[in-house]
Amino acid sequence: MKSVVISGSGLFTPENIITNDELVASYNQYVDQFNGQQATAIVAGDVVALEYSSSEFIEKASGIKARHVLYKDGILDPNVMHPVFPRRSEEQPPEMVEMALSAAREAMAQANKTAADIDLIICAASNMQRPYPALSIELQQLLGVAGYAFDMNVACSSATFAISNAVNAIRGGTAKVVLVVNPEFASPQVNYRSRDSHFIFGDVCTATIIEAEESCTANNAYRINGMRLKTEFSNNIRCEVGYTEHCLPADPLVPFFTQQGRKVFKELLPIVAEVIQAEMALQQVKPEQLKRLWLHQANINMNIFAAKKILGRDPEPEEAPLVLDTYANTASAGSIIAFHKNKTGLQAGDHAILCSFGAGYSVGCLVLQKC
Ligand code: CO8
Repeated sequence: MKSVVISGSGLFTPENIITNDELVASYNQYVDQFNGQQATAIVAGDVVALEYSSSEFIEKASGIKARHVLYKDGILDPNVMHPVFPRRSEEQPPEMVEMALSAAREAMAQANKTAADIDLIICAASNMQRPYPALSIELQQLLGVAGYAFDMNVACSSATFAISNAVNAIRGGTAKVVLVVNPEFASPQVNYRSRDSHFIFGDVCTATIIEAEESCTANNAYRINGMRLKTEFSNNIRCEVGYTEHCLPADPLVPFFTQQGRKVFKELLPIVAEVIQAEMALQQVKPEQLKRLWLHQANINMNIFAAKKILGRDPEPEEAPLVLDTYANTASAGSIIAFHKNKTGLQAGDHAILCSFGAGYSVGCLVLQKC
């Protein structure tokens, strides 16, 4: 079987930052307005008063201290509470394509690849800004890449599932060098009026170059020795909005991400541990051989729990790096940001895990080895 590597990675980080304190101040202003307007109904017991959010809760429950967003305007205005941005014309690439272009260029430079080398682009993310023409095909045109491109979505596992598609395309002979991009423009799907979820997501884009080891000239590449993907249906992380929306009775909550966070935590972790351990056993990698765990970034406690289960002891911070504190949950991009920012310092032959988990449920695990 052809040996395939991740030869480059790239990251686009939006300039705008929203801290927990800023987010909580705006949410609490909204609470005061709402409770004031609904005072009579609240006293009559017809409406439940909203409670304040708190920075302390957010950091303790999730590990998140801040997040990057493409558009800050509107999110912090208690009368708006969503990002505000102009509609783009057909001639202008949408935000997701623009983010992808930037991350792709960094990944290509790292991998010593030009547009002429790439023959497949996969755009993999939790949401696409439009169903068609595929965002990946617009990116293909902007980069000047021949070959083919497609979009795919497995929510938080979109990146790992796309890398596995890239490996299979290379092994199957339909591509030689694959660019995978993960533009996560999450902020429009966040319900900033919900205390339970207003703090969870940030915007970002990651990119990776996947190619056969024989064509790789990069000096910080990782061989993909094992891949294990698993899905199991659950409604505990869900978004309803789809192309049929305008035909249905209006529901103001429909566009938003919703979840049963506690249930997700409890149900998903055993699946994550099972998937990682099964692939490690197949690849004959022992816990003590693992030098790094680049895990999905949804919750600090979840990451520590998963790392502890795999290593059989508490992880050192550098063994299971976190980017949650500054990036928040960035859906499929999270584990790739952790990889991109923490992939140096390993020796040739060292083993590592890159694993995503989230809605579906879906888990994507790659067993990697430094080249
Ligand atoms: N401030 C103060 N108090 C709060 C707040 C807040 N902001 N929010 C909730 N509380 C209160 C609750 O009301 C509750 O009060 P009470 O005990 O009186 O009922 C108390 O705090 C505890 O609430 P929870 O039980 O909900 O708190 P948890 O400790 O479970 O923490 C988390 C909540 C952080 C959400 C946690 O459950 C979690 O992270 N779970 C894991 C979830 C996860 O991994 N989800 C994956 C989602 S990502 C994904 O799959 C991608 C989807 C596609 C992306 C779409 C882009 C938008």
